[in-house]
Amino acid sequence: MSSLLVTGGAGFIGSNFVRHVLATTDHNVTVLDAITYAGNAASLDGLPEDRFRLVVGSVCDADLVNDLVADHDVTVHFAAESHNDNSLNDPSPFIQTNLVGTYELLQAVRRHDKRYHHISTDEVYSDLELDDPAKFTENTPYNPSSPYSSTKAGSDLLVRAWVRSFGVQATISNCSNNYGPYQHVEKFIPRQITGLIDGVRPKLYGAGENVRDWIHVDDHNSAVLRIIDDGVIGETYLIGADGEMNNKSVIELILELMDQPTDAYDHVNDRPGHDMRYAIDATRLRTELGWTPTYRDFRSGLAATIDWYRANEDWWRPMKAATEAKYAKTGQ
Ligand code: NAD
Ligand code: TDX
Repeated sequence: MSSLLVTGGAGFIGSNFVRHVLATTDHNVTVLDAITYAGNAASLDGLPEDRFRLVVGSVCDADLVNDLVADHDVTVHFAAESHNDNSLNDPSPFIQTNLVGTYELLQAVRRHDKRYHHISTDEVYSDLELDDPAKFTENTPYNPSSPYSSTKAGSDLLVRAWVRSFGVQATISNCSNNYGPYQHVEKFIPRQITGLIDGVRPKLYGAGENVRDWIHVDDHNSAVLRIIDDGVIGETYLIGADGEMNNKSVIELILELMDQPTDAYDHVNDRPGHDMRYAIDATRLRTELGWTPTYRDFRSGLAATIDWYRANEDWWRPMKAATEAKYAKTGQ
């Protein structure tokens, strides 16, 4: 049995990770989360009190981070400002949380010689052309496009430097776009599902040809756990499940699954600098660590996600109006 410190555990992927760990291992978990606009303690309701604790605080708080890291065997760092559109409107919290927060964690794991796993994104690699047969691999050069992805790239590079210079016991994973329960309604899929529940037509940025490589959040998290258990210190693993689909097709599928005409959506202002295509080659994770995804059918995973948002209106309703008010300012 180990004790895990999970930063950002009240967010989308982190809260699903905590549930996954508590359900599939005998580890104890402490979540460190600042409960920003994106964090929600309700996402952690009902977890066993003898194995789980929530500490409300920031990864930028050096003393708090130091004490919590010292008390746990492994730190898994999910906490981040995570939304590209927000980073275009105000990059400042991205610099603080994604760069300074990662620095504080690295200093603490270095001081206490603890195992660290860093959660990152495929967006650090920039984007691919639609007709390019290539996918991202662990050797693709970094070339991020947005304030969000550049701060994630910077945080990855800090980890690599702390491994090489100070011998920190770290691994990194870069995953593609996640979907599933507990995702904030600012993100593409939940925004459209919850809009349709309210009778609002989906909103597609630009022409909607942009491709994302969708993976169910549980598959991301099973891969993270595998890397924590079996990953080679200092190495990077790409996580993806061959789920490429363009945004227009995703909206049409949501409309179909919600019994609406598949052309009942609107085109809105495009995202500045909008990355065209992400695609992950997860060969290394599959061959070296024997990981395989469980959710192989996007359609049924999406249908289950729609059911979850229909059944959990109490969870998402409080954040919906403020999120749409933000989008209204940029015509999105
Ligand atoms: P999210 O926005 O849903 O959750 C982020 C969490 O971090 C929230 O609970 C928030 O309160 C917390 N947080 C923010 N600033 C903090 C701070 N200073 N101190 C402590 N907690 C803080 O994000 P998510 O989608 O769950 O993403 C989690 C991680 O996974 C991020 O590192 C993100 O870059 C990465 N990632 C996300 C995706 C995706 O598709 N969502 C894909 C690949 C990688
Ligand atoms: O209303 C919308 N309409 C639309 O067409 C929204 C909110 C988005 N989009 C487009 C933009 C993207 O091409 O949908 C695609 C997905 O958008 P997001 O959900 O904002 O995700 P993305 O920008 O791809 O980044 C996500 O995946 C990688 C996460 O937010 C990141 O944290 C992760 O690193």
